[in-house]
Amino acid sequence: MNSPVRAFSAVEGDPPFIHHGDGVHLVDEDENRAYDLVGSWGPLILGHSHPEVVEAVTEALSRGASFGAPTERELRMAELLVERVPGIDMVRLVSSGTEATMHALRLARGFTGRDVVVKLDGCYHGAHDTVLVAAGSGVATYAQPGSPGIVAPATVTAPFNDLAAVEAHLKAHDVAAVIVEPVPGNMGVIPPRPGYLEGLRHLCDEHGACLVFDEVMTGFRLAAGGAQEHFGVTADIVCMGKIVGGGLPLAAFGARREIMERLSPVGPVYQAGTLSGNPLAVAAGQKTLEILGRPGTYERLDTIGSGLEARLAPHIAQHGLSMSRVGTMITVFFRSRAPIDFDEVKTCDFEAFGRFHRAALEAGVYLPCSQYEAAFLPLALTDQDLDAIAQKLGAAMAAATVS
Ligand code: HOZ
Repeated sequence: MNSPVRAFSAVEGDPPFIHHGDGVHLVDEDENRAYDLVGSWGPLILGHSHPEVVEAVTEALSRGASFGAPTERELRMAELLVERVPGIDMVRLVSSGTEATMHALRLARGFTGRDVVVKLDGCYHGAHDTVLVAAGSGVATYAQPGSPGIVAPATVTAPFNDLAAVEAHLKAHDVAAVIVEPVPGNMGVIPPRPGYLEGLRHLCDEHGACLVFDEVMTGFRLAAGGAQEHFGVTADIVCMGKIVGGGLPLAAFGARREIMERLSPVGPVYQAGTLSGNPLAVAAGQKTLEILGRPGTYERLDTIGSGLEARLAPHIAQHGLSMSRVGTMITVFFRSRAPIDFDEVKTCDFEAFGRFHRAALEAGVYLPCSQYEAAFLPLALTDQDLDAIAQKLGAAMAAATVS
């Protein structure tokens, strides 16, 4: 395993080893074919091997794999991101979501001159020390983050969807940043309560802290301008990943000019990376964003999300389960009422979830292998695909809940 979430530890069984992807399907080394609702944990909104993305990456590779020097292509990508993502004047390209959030928080500390970060329970912002606290995703399964104790006081945590807890931290500490997944997908999908994101914006303004949106999952998925556009709330620093690289290793963080100019080489906050802005990754990301920018894309994505939700609803009701969906992010919870925070997710029936996961895979639907994850639906799903997936998942729910 090169990343622990892939190990099937939360559901038992052995993960399939993947031979290739084909549109909305994965094919494993034993020639089993399944609908892929993981999509490489989010990047593959266009499905596997989209011909235009393949062509763009092939053309870029023919000119050279990496230069460690600026390219025209990176400037065009930066312009595209600044145009599409609300509230950012400048952007820095990096190689992973972990890097994006790590450097965004360093930038927030450099900009405010403060140390403390407020993190919400169950949100996951990659594998670096400041945020490996009360984290979702694989951390919730393995629970041994290995962070040095010396960094612990720099992070304080609060339950998601609880503004009063965040306000208490802002009053008690000199807070540099409040970091949040605007729609957490790393404890399953948890929609923010109405007014929650607006409330975080207001509290950060009141206390001089940076609001950092981790849009690694939601960016370019919930809307062209991500969760900021979807909810009409603008952050101070925005982290992007996954879709922004079209399946290749690319991520980014951006902010308004006065914040970004604190970053080296203009300012004193250091950030660097040999493969940052890699030409192949930028080519894949540019082409993916160009395709997503075509008319009707986000309407179709919403129809796909609501279409699957409607088809699953009778099965959910029949088996006493719950489900949360925002756009094309969806989680079936083995709990009768959809959770609103990490503590509630922890009360799900994890053994039943494991049975559901195994039965779904057996029936030909590849789902994220943990209750603490979101499924991601690709743009290429047809209505016939949605019918088939709902039928297979309904049968898997029946197999999982039989006593
Ligand atoms: N961020 C993803 C899990 N929620 C997948 C990345 C990984 O940990 O491998």
